[in-house]
Amino acid sequence: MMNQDAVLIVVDAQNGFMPGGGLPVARGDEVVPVINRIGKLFGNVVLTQDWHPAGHASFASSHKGKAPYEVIAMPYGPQVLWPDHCVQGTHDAALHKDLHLPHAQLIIRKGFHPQVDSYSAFMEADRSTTTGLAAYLQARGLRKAYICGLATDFCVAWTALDARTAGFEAVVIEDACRAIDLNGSLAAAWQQMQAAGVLRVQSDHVQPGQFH
Ligand code: VGL
Ligand code: ZN
Repeated sequence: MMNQDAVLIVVDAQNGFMPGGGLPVARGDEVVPVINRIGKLFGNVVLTQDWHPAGHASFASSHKGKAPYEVIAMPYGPQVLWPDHCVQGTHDAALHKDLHLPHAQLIIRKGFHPQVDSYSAFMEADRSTTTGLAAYLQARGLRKAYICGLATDFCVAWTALDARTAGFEAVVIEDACRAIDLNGSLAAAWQQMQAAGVLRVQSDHVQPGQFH
């Protein structure tokens, strides 16, 4: 059997990033049917959930006089301030109701430390606190990470870059992602990913049978 060492990582397919959500990504809901289709090709599936406590440090509302999408200096570096989104236990934080991945094996929740953001499924924004995902994938012998979801230029890109840093192969499935695209962040993210050896594919090139 080939490619039993592949895993599909579905990033933040949550109401908060869909139209009508707290941090809406344009056409974010369009990824759901694409992810459902490619999900069937993978024996190993991991989901992530952005999972912030109320009053999280990444929320503009937590900083007096600051507006969403402004950048502030945090102890770990620059931080984009976001509208309130994906607060633990709310409808905004729930996975999209049409996401159909019953065989998903693990849900990584991230961004739960009140003072630290976490775009990446692997490492928090302080770049030293791990989510445990790398150790989990290593323990299970999963070496090829296929990454999709929301948003291309933030959580998907940081996840793909950290996957490379941790020694995994990383493939981003472009049409199974949608971007926020803040001040050129999408082009910058693809450039960084390309430089790090992240592969960029379309969902129709993720072949049935390739992973079994
Ligand atoms: C995300 C900004 C803040 C994402 C999460 O899922 O890309 N972006 N929190
Ligand atoms: Zn967030």
